[in-house]
Amino acid sequence: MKKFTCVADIGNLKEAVQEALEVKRDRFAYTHLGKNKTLLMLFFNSSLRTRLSTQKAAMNLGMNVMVLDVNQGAWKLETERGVIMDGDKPEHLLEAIPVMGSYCDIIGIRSFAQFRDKAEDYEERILEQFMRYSGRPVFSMEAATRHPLQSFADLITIEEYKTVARPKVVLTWAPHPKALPQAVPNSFAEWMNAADYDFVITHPEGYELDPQFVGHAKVEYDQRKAFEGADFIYAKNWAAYVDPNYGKVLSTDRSWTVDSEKMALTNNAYFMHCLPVRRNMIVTDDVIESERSLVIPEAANREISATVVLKRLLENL
Ligand code: AN0
Ligand code: CP
Repeated sequence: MKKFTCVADIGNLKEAVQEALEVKRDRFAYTHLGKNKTLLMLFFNSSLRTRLSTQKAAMNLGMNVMVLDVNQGAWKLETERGVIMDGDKPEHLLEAIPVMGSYCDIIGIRSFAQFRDKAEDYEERILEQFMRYSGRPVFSMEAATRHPLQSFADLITIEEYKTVARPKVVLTWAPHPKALPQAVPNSFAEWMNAADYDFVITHPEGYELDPQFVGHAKVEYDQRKAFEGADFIYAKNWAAYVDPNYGKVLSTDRSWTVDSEKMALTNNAYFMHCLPVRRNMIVTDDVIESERSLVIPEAANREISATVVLKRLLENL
């Protein structure tokens, strides 16, 4: 594998899940692969799970790891070409990228959508520049439009817990006070469509996602109807995608919060969320604490998805 930014990069999903389950049985089976290889993890945004699970995955593979929080301690980076740099940013990404590439073998990047300009976000300008100018294989630790390490961990989790070949999986919008990116729902939809589950997306009007990610999913505006017979409920908030409201919060309607009364409409579904989650906005305490909540094993599988991805990138160096 040369890069990992979307579902297509992982190839056959059944093989990827098998590899993940094998890695999970013995996560130290490939410690020789990363000897004297260095991973650079770059964070333009905060993280708990991605930071720790990806670093752990690199250590499982015997790699050395460097972590840089770009906005805390490094020079502020200008990202636009052609700008007269007389403002508060002393360094340009176009120098910083090859410099950083010269110190490492693989680069992971977290860079959220900025909601300044839809085209800039959806063209993945930051990620693309790293791929073009770093000279290193690049993987996404959540970029503007996708969070593939999360979606891969979600797929592994569903495969571990499902009891029918083709489960009904429901992605539901839920309320949140701040504008959040579409990366997690976009990516989840992309992977669920590729896995060919019975996949349904439910959200209030105005929260339609980019059709390239919705694909052949069924969109159901009635959340209760969507929940009927579901085997997995995957909750997530996102800000509006559709113009002229791109990046805006249109609703914080708590009638969309996932609660036990709605979970009772499902086929005893498991509850999933990528975390961090705001309790009693996205999901009630009793649902997230219930026996059917998978949020902890789901987060634990982030170490497994990252180990598989780094293993494959190392094998191709
Ligand atoms: C981020 C998001 O919604 O994309 C990261 C989730 C993994 N969440 C927040 O910023 C709260
Ligand atoms: N799920 C996830 O990516 O969490 P962090 O933002 O804490 O890394």
